[in-house]
Amino acid sequence: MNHILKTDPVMYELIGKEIGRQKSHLELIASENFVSLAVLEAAGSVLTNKYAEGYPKKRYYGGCEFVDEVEELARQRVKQLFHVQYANVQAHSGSTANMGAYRAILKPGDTVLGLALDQGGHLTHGHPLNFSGIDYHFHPYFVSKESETIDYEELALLAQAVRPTLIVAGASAYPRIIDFKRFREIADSVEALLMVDMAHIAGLVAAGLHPNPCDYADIVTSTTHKTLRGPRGGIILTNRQDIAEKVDKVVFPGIQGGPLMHVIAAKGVAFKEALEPSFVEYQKQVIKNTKAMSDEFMKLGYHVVSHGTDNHLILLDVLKTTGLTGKKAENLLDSVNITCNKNTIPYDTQKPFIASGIRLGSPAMTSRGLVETDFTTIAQLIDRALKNPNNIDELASVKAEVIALTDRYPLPY
Ligand code: DSN
Repeated sequence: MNHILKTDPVMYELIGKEIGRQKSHLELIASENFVSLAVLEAAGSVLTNKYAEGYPKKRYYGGCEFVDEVEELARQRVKQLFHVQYANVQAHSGSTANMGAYRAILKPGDTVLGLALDQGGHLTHGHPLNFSGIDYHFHPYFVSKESETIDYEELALLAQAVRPTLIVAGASAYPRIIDFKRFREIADSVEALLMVDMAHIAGLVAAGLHPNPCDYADIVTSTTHKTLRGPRGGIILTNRQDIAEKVDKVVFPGIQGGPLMHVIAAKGVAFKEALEPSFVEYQKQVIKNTKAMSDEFMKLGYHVVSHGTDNHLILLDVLKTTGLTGKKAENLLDSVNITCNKNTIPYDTQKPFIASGIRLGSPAMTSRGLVETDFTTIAQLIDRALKNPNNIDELASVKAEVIALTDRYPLPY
């Protein structure tokens, strides 16, 4: 960072503050992670200087011989990782990956089913203010009130009633295994296409700890920066050549111009890391850690949505147990160096900006080396803060313990 220090001390100071924050806080946002130094180096490399509109060997610029190899390597690795035939690694984000996927297989106005946002879905799965809800005719499907897991029976009935062109599976706040085989059967029963947005669980899928949607879906999208622990970005995968050809045209020139070659290189580095046996061990620990946290919260008397977790996150109903809304809980935890986000829980009575719950994930802190006992401690620290919102001494004590815990597992940055 010496160069920034010399040329732009103001920016240097801000980046330094953020490094300090990342080091001294418990990062529990389920969609965040800490990349390796190798991924960071690739993302900060001179590849940012290069324009490469087009695809390997078919570019609109000269001088692409090395970035061609970079992109081809990233594509080969991601195909190996997810056992899939075609991959587009140019999508700048999960949202543009989803836009690319929709445009490749839908016409404007087509009918689509997606999990309701306030029950764990995502903005790009049909929210009325998002392009998805504007361009397509989305119908939400829901989780069961009793089990708080996807109600496949209801989904099947909805599909019969609506006859969608596409069913979208995938979520941003869903703690259980998603049954992609069942989704495929439901899609087939109404001759619909199936798309899976595996952004949250891609790392678990890569490690073989969650069913692989590429075995079932017509098209699969993902981000690369969540459980997958790569740089911020998106990918689109498919086993269908006809869809693959459309995807490439839709991403460039349809949606994007020049690809971010530095990010594609960083994706390639992350895919290589995810192919290592140690990545499987990491993902196993991610799941063990969320289970430890979930078990401790249930012992402490909290309602954990769906009574537990199979993956990297839990949803905690804080309003029921502590009387605090999700918003208040998020702010309170922020004040003791615990970072998470407020989140609606199924059939929430609060507005999304207030919410009754918080979402807690283990991927980032597992990357720092924390294990089950630490996540049990984290649940206890969160409980102490939430149950003592006005006790300054108790909050100070929780914060000191949080900082001691983060000090025990330093970040390499
Ligand atoms: N914003 C992401 C998340 O936090 O889950 C989804 O895009």
